Amino acid sequence: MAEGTIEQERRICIIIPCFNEAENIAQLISSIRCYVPLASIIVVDDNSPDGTADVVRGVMKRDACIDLVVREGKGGRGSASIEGMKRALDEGADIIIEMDADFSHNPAELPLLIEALGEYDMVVGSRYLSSSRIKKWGITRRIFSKIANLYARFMLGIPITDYTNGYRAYKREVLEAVDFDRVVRAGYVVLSEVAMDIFSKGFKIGEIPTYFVNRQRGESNLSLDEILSAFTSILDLRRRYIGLL
Ligand SMILES: Nc1nc2c(ncn2[C@@H]2O[C@H](COP(=O)(O)OP(=O)(O)OP(=O)(O)O)[C@@H](O)[C@H]2O)c(=O)[nH]1
Ligand SMILES: [Mg+2]
Repeated sequence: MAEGTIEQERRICIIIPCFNEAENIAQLISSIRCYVPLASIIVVDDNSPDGTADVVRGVMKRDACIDLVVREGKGGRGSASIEGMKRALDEGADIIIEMDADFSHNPAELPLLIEALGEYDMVVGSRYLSSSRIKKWGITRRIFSKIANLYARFMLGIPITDYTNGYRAYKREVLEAVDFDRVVRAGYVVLSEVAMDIFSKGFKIGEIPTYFVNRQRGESNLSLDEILSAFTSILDLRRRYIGLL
């Protein structure tokens, strides 16, 4: 076992939304196994044309703790993650983690996220704390992400610095309380809406610093449309959860 490996008493479930991650997913799962060997893993793939699901089926032959959900078409990261969360709750998970498949979220940080749940109900791996780092992002992406996060904080007031990084851990009770039917499931704003729902119910949300590395392999799924809609969607969230004035 690697240093920092979690010895598991509680049932941990890791959700990985995937679209065209055939080049990453098998390696990611074996890396996760070094740090949380006993976690169950739910891969939610949207019928990726690159055969991601087949790669996962191959891994499942030697690893019984993987569940694969294949949805019909590309439904977005947020809704894939919600699908995984519901399944994790059905499977009796005590701790639910979501992470990307492209190695932007370092599996070595999993034990730290889990440990922080000792203090918080939900923990975000943040790229914007003083000891956080971001590697291989161009200046435009850095500026956009920073502005998007400052704007979300100003509009929604959740005490976190990173609304848009999908490297998070939740206690079971927190996700049980989320009103998933209320969540509008399109785009990257789903992460903000889930956090808003949790915050509005009085749960304690905290952050740990993360070392975020831009994807090395595979294609980006981020579209300009999604970037632009992030701003209007935050406005809509503010209207629905707080009120505009
Ligand atoms: N199931 C599913 N997963 C998705 C979808 N879109 C993105 N993902 C996954 O969600 C995670 C984050 O998507 P990324 O494409 O890495 O988005 P990003 O990090 O904003 O942008 P890049 O890293 O630059 O590509 C990855 O694991 C993707 O494979 C989708 O429509 N359905
Ligand atoms: Mg990515």
